[in-house]
Amino acid sequence: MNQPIKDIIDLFEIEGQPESIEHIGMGHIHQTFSVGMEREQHSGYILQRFNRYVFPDYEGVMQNTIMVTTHLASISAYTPEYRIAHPVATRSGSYYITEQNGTTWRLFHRIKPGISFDTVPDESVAYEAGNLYGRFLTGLSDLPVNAVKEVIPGFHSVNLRYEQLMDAVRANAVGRLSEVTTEVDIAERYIDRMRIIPREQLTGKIPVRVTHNDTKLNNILFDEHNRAVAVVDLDTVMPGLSLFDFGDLVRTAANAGTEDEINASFSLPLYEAIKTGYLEGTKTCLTPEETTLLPLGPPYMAYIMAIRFLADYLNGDLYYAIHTPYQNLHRCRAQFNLMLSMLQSGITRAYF
Ligand code: GN1
Ligand code: MG
Repeated sequence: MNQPIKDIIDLFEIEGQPESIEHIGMGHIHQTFSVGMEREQHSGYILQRFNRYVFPDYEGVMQNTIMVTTHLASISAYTPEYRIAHPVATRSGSYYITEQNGTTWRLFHRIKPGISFDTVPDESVAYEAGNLYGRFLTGLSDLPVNAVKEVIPGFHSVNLRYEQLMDAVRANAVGRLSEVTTEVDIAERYIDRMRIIPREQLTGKIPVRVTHNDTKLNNILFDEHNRAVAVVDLDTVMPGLSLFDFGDLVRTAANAGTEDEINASFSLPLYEAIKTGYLEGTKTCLTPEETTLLPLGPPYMAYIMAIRFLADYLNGDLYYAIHTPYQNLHRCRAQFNLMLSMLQSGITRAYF
């Protein structure tokens, strides 16, 4: 095993000897590794090289994560059934290590087997994911909203994201604007429809809650029987709306393709399965107004992701990790196609 990495792991309060390390995950932000241990029964650890460009307030991120994991672990209705990926403390009592060159690392207990899906195999997995994200929201509903730090201000604000896109259009920093006039047009054409959610929020009709904000299908871990057992990636747990969490799950789990496949298409049966699961998981906490407005969440999240990918493409791919040159543009097109296919399906017919 690579000695410098082993030296990093040894700075954490681990039990036993690390034996192997493997790069894993589809995340666009951090680099993630699975650490295997000498003793076979040990479930191992997840090591992450933390992206401080995206999260300058990494202390705030870890404070939020500890608050949420500790809170969930204290709820007896949550803990017997679900697993929690607790962060591992360092030997000096904090929750991250920063090397002299500024590289920051953190470690989590690994959940085994911890199966994740990048595309949804069937309706029962969609239901399970909806249900667990719903229970997660319910589990956090008695935390005061201000107890968690807003580590990325305006994270799901469509007004802010639209402004950032317009800044990127004006700057045209790497000369790509002429390639994306169609996409910029779509952004302009649909922005008014997306502003319904912030308007409803301003009137106080829908409550701000402690939400996950990155409820992709692959942030849920499943067991070998395809039962959802854990919610992971708590970096963006912040004040937000239930519509965001529901919307982001639908965006990734009611779509037959992956985020990069341009021919995204929305599946109504998968949507219904997610919704049934989410409503069951939130039955003690969602208000009637939130339930009514839920269908606005999916196109809103697809739109937000499309314009964030587009802005990053225009800025020269500074934010999201890419593996091929046009990946951010393809992601943007996929998310716009998905949004259009959601609108065509009729789920938002009551609004526009
Ligand atoms: C990023 O790294 P990952 O995949 O968990 C992003 C999310 C986007 C997602 C798009 C902090 O999450 O907002 O939904 O990519 N996270 C951050 O797939 O920007
Ligand atoms: Mg993430």
